[in-house]
Amino acid sequence: MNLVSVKKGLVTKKFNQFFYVDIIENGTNLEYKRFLCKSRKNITYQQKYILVGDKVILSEINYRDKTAVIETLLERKNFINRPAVANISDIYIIHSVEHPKLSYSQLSDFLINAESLNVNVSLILTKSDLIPLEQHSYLFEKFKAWGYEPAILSLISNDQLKNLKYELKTKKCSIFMGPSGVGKTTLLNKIIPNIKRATSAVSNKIKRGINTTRNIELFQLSRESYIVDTPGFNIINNYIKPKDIALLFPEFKNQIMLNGVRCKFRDCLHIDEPGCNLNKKFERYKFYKNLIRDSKNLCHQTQAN
Ligand SMILES: Nc1nc2c(ncn2[C@@H]2O[C@H](COP(=O)(O)OP(=O)(O)OP(=O)(O)O)[C@@H](O)[C@H]2O)c(=O)[nH]1
Ligand SMILES: [Mg+2]
Ligand SMILES: [Zn+2]
Repeated sequence: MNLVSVKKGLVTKKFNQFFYVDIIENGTNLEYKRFLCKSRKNITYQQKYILVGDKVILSEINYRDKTAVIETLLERKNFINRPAVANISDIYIIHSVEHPKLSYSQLSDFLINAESLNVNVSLILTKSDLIPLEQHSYLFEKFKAWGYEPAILSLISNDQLKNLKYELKTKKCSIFMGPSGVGKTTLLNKIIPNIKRATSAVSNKIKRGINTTRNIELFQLSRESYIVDTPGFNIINNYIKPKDIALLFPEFKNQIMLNGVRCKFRDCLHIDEPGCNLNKKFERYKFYKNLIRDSKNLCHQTQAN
């Protein structure tokens, strides 16, 4: 391999046997930096394995045709399965306040799933134009008690997005996740206006989105920052060990990590153990208890098999 012609790249899109890869170069933002690539040898293995968001090494770079070959996959910081994306720095859980209706348990599941990736998690509520103004502060306070300070937005107007856009520019690779029809793509189109991705109205009949976004793609916001729009999907809770669940709830995590609260037993699950010192008076405690129950059941089932 001729090292002079080797460059580092970021996979921004994947389709059939091809990838779009942006060449990463210090300082210069090449206009012609998006290359159509195939991966070297062992194609079927790598094909499945290389994800959008992966960093790769490119060779055989043809600047005229804008093609190259992926030689190697570089180490990942993290990845998620559904949707399959690598090297996420920040997760934005997006939900509408209405149409589709806000489901607290579904939203909580999305947040918990996101927290299990160990990256920064934020909450955005869209369609604020569909509810009366006095409900905004009610919702803000509710989710603040969950440990999040939601941005409550209407994407019908443009004027509330300045801060969010500024914030997104400071993140390397943010991902928008949430159910179908909540406005993920609408938001992305507002943040990066020139990409013009398709959106569609929520079905009045089924009161749900109709999965307009089907592909996973990284969109560039600034030289160093990307955003991933994802198709809306119903969450499938991954198995989480009982002892790991408390740290996915900021309501517990803050007590343990910030305030140093300790229970008598190190393996306390904060249900009804003697010497449990955590404050359980928070709204989502019932969700916590359900998760512990489900996780224990799954644990027993797998042991029985
Ligand atoms: N009233 C109102 N409608 C909105 C708002 N944001 C988005 N919408 C509408 O909601 C519908 C769905 O928006 P999309 O952006 O396609 O939703 P999505 O989350 O990308 O959906 P999928 O791609 O299916 O996952 C569109 O008709 C948007 O115009 C908002 O703040 N207020
Ligand atoms: Mg979409
Ligand atoms: Zn405890």
